[in-house]
Amino acid sequence: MSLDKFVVKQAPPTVFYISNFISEAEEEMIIKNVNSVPKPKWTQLSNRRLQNWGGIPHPKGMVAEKIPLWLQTHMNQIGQLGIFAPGKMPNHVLINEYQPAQGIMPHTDGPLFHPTITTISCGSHTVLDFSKRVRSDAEKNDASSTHQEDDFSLFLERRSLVVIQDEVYDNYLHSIAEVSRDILSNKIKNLQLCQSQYENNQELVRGTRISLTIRHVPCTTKVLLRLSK
Ligand SMILES: O=C(O)CCC(=O)C(=O)O
Repeated sequence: MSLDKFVVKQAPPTVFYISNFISEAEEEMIIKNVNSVPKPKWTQLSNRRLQNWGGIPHPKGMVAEKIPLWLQTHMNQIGQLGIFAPGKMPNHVLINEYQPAQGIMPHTDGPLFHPTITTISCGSHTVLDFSKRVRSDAEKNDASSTHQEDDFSLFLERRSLVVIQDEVYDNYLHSIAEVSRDILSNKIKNLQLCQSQYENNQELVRGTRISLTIRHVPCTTKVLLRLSK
């Protein structure tokens, strides 16, 4: 499948946005499965809670843990897009749950998951903000320069898939503001690829959002079960 028609042309290279990547029934199943895991699987943070699937990522590698079929299905769906390093398939999923007014601080995903981040959104939209982190020497000498003209946002509809690579992976921080409603502005660069039509200044109320961030961690080893004789 060629992803050319899903490139967000108004954003720096490279962002792909696919609306309705999963069906309503698949979204419903994901939400049900995420909410059915035993409580200890959740890690509660101050501004959201999360589940880690596939192992604990580490620069030296990851000991692979079994992934349930309901998640593996969507990892395979994404792996088939051919967007990971040659011959690589996704092997790790971070599930974040955000209540309205919860978000995530600006960060990069670092070298471990390079070169591709993919995220499926369920339950609610959100706005993902990007800010450029690499500044030229001239800008570094100018304390007033924050490089804001490079900042942009993406509107992530429920059931969509977003893929981040290249310059946006390497040079941009991403974050989600802790607000309970979003006002659409011209900072949002993917509205033409959205399923629904939105108007400038339109206000949208957030619900509970569950995101599946699906990535590839290199140098994975499988757990070997030693059976005593
Ligand atoms: O929920 C999202 O869409 C972003 C998640 C994220 O950036 C992360 O977990 O590192």
